[in-house]
Amino acid sequence: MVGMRTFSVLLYFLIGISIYAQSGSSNLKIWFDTPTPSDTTLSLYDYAADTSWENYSLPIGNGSFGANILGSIACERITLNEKTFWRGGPNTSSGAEYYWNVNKSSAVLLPRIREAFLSGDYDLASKLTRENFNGYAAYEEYNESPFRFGSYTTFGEVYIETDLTEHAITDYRRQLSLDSALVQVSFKCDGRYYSRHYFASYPDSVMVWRFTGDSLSNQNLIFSYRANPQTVINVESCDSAHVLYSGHLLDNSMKFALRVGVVNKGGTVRIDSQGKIYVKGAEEVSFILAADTDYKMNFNPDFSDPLAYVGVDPLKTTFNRLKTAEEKDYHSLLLSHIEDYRNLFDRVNLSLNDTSSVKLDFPPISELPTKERLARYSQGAPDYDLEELYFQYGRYLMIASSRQGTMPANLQGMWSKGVDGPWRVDYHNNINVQMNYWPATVTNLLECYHPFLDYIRSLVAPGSVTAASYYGARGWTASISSNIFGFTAPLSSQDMSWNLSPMAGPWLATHIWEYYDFSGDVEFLREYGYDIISASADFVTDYLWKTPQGIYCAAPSTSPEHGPIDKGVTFAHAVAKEILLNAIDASEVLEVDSNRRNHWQNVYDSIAPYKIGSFGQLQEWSEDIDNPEDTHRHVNHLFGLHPGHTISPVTTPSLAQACRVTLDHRGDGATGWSMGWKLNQWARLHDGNRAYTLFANLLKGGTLDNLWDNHPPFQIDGNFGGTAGITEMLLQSHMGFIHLLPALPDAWVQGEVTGLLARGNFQVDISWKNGLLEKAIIHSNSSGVCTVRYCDSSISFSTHVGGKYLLVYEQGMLTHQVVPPGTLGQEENIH
Ligand code: FUC
Repeated sequence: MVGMRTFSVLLYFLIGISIYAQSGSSNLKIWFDTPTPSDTTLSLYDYAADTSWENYSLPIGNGSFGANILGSIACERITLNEKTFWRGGPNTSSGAEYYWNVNKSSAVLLPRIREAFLSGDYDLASKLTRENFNGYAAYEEYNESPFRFGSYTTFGEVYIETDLTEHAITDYRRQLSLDSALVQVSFKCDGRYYSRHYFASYPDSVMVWRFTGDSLSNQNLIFSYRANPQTVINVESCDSAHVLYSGHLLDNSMKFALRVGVVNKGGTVRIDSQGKIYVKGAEEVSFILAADTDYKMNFNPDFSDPLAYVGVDPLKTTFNRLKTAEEKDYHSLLLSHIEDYRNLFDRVNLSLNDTSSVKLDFPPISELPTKERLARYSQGAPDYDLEELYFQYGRYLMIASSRQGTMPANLQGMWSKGVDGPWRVDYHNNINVQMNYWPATVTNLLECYHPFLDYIRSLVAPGSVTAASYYGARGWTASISSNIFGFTAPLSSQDMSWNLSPMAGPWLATHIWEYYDFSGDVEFLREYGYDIISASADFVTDYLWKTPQGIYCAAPSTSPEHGPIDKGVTFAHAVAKEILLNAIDASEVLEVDSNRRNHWQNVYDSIAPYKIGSFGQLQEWSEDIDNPEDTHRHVNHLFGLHPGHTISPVTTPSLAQACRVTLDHRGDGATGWSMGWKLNQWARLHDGNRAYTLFANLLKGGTLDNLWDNHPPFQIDGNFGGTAGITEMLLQSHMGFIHLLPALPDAWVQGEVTGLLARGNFQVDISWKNGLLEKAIIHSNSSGVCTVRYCDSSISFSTHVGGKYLLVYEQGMLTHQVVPPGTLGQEENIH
């Protein structure tokens, strides 16, 4: 026992030293040098009035339970979120049947719509689609009662009054360290030093907030919780150190619980009947928080059961979590948090250029607050450390918002602050949730992909009703927006530009294949992946219309949020191709369904081909009606280029050229996520400099001071799209080979990246100098043949599990050699 304890203390000490060292030397921190003004008057209903939150707060999360720390002095403000805290669903007062009765039976109209297209009566085709291909459920609370779709909603806010005043503050620092997933707020007040530490632990399922300082300072705090105003709440102070805030949401009775345990060193603690915690004269105090709801994921809901998504009482789960956490001391909680986090985060390292020359600036850039660095960058000053920070921040946000056993990252990851937020803070299936998961594979965070896989799986049963009702189709699909209760129908709006979204399901299903392609996990594919993919391919073959000329077209369809109702938009065809190829590949891997596979192949072969329009652009619609002046943010018709793989400069150069023309027309600006997407697309065109322009524009025009992506308002997809895009510049693997440095910009003269993941389950390290590949190391995790390309040279070799292969490029040729086993260690890695 003593030995273990000494060991832990030592380990903590070492980690402590390394955190300390990193806070001085590592660039992986986001920090501010001014406190956010204290404001306790904010309304939880009013999203727009509170601009501090999205600019200045620093997020932490353990995948389920998250917080934003404002770092104010007189009254600290911390917003809370639990990722399953949603209004709406089958348990509102109107019950389950009302909830699920959202699909119209419109499939019978498809022949008439298609005949109208054939006879050139586009108005009739549009009218029939508009009036029948929407659903019964509203997207806005004011249009429906009870509100079925619901919204992600705040878990409340905590205010901690400190009896300190802002005007006496010096040396203020509010910092998020990406190395340790730790937020620290520190300052001096009247010459006394104060510090606060905040982390959210995945292994212990709690959040820990510690208030401490030097020997002169005392902690005099009043902790109060402001619950979501749409709840019924009870407060119970269980004993002198524990308080329980619990209750349920008004509209759907979803239960929630927040338990807080207080551990103080010195001083006194008292809790009043309102649940306010008074700490007086403490040397240090830690608040340990456990939160949960009674939500349960359900892959096969009974459509008559209002409780289909109701699981374990959060009073129990939070009790156990808090009790277990309190058996550990602060340092061991911190230690297990950091170990768990680093196990994921440390897999990938990125280093861009030698930044030592920049450090000659005075004051050194690395000593400027992030906000100032961003402002300098926006004025054109290079800052490669900031670029690395942005890249790694996407990985941080992924780890913090998406861990196994809960829902995936939503439109704001998990950090949202109102009763309702932008677009209900939902799962948007026409780019946003998919974009969220682009970096999880390539930046080696496959564990974080699991919530997304579960989410897709949760849509299959309800989505089969949607597929049958609207398209008379087998299989399943979803529509533009989903929630945590398996919502797959279109919404009630007749605006088909966004509300007609039959390819949402197939697009999601391509991510099932994507997971297999990276992980090589055949068991996953066999156990449930294949059913989801193959059913989605069946949906596509049934939905597509076989014209009298024998061509398969997506009629009716729309290009996301853009243009008319069409008899076959490019986007829908590109997604159809992708899922059919995935299904064909999956059936081959599992050696099943050869007849079905033949049908998929036949349909694939007859899907309307991509067309190049009069400006040389990739046509977005079936007719050549693109406008070269149109800078619309959606670029879904380039799906085949990215995220799909049916267009590439290597295999289809003229189509790739047409995509380039389209991207030129669309321009290099737009909302955050749109720039994030175009960055990926330019990378896929192997144009590193243009990709870099988009990346820089994303930072300059689409990023808030805390480095969150800005739509506006804050929307997390651009962060994830940005991180994925940087990876696409350095490594691609979607065309059946590993492509090293496919889009290296001139600005990144030298650098290295380690630990990226390529399809086929290869881990890849790359270094370059003077803009040229220096070497790469491929680590084979699943064996198989590995084909690698650099510039115009490529090489194939077989690999075995655990094998490492060194590649160099000399005299225009890529060569490889096996790194002999036994030379494990630094010398065979790149750094
Ligand atoms: C898509 C986009 C919007 C926004 C919304 C959440 O519909 O077109 O710009 O990002 O999702």
